Amino acid sequence: MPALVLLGAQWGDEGKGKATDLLGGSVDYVVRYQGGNNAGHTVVVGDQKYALHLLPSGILSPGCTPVIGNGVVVDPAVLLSELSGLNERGVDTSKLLISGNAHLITPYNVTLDKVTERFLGKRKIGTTGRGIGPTYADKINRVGIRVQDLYDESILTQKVEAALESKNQLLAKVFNRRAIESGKIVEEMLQYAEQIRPYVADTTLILNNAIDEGKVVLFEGGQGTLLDVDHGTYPFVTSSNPTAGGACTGAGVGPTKISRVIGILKAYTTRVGAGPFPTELFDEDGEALRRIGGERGVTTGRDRRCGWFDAVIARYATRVNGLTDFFLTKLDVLTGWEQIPVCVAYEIDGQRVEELPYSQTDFHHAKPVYEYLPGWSEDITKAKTFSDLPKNAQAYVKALEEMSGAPISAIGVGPGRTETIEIN
Ligand code: 2SA
Ligand code: GDP
Ligand code: MG
Repeated sequence: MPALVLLGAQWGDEGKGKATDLLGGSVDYVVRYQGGNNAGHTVVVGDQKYALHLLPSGILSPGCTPVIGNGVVVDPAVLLSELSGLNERGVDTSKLLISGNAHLITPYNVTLDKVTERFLGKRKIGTTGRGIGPTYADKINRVGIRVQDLYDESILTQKVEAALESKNQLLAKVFNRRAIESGKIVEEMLQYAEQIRPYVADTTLILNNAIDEGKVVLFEGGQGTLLDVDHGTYPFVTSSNPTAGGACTGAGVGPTKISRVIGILKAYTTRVGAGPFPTELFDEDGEALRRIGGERGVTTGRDRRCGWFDAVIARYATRVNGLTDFFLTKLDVLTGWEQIPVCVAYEIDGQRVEELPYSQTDFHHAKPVYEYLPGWSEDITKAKTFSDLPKNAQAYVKALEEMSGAPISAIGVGPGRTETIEIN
């Protein structure tokens, strides 16, 4: 099992941080391949809770080398403060590697993210306001600033000046804001250069060599399949590819090297930010899922929208990621419901539809078709094996597995490392 991908099968926050941490002991490298500090991955180790935003969850496993790949966007100030926060708590971060090709989130991109959202008003995406979209836009427009640019002041200055030319016009004409001075930006970015230098490396070469030597490399996705810029609910998506293919481009590793793709799947559904969500609940069940599941954004503190499990989405995630298996998380949150609705298909304009529609209009009109599965009331947080689960919980897991198109190889019954049932 030299290389595997672990990613979100829904709209993010499925519990990827915990799952990565769980595998951390048997993995040599954990690699972030997309996104940036918009992610919020929670890891609970004993009585300690860590919220990671930019750093790979593997940073908490002593034997593991954490890697920030070329596909990630890096806010240097956030990087350094996250590192020092972990160091203060006794976590060794010295092994971290950062691709010199990763793009930097600059202060003007954070500004643009925020003013654009404000400008969009009701039509806003509900971004995290961390500058993610504008930074990826600069990358595609070929006016981005990369980590390696920090080590050539002349190139950095030229690039910042070029990037600000059109942005300052936009800021003045559309957003009625003052121009941003390139000199100040360069000065700020250069302040970070020496502190970041020890981590900068040719991560593509290191990772490919590691795989060839039989080391285990885990690619950790941020956000989730339905937030993918190509395969998600566009335009209500993030600006990168959390799906499995993103691991190849975002780390420089070929698809032939990857042998396992794990989808992290919550036993119900949540979403932060705007966009369609067929099984969303606006009643006390939704409120109960939010309360019991602690469904609040790890980065922005926003309440997450909550709804029942959607098997159409799970099947779609299996398809677009080529999933080999699922980790089902937060099953414990469903304890106490007499019956649990599960969306098995959609009704769109009077027609039953089994697969996720590619048409945005159809998806906006999709109404969930529910099957009702019997619930359980017993506490399941101490369950260690599948047979420890109440019969109805077992049947719920089996039904989800059947509907979702890939086997479930682990079940989360609580936030802690040990609150997991592994199925062989
Ligand atoms: P952005 O900032 O450009 O990536 O926002 C675009 C959309 O992507 C969503 N998004 C997320 N959805 C779930 N979890 C994310 N991470 C944080 C968490 C979110 C938080 O773990 O809780 O704290 O609010 C995440 N990051 C981006 C975002 O809501 C937009 O819909
Ligand atoms: P990520 O972005 O996918 O890493 O997920 P988040 O950390 O944003 O949100 C998942 C939340 O669920 C965190 O608070 C985790 O500690 C918690 N969690 C993960 N797995 C389980 C589980 O099986 N049961 C419960 N109750 N909580 C879980
Ligand atoms: Mg999260």
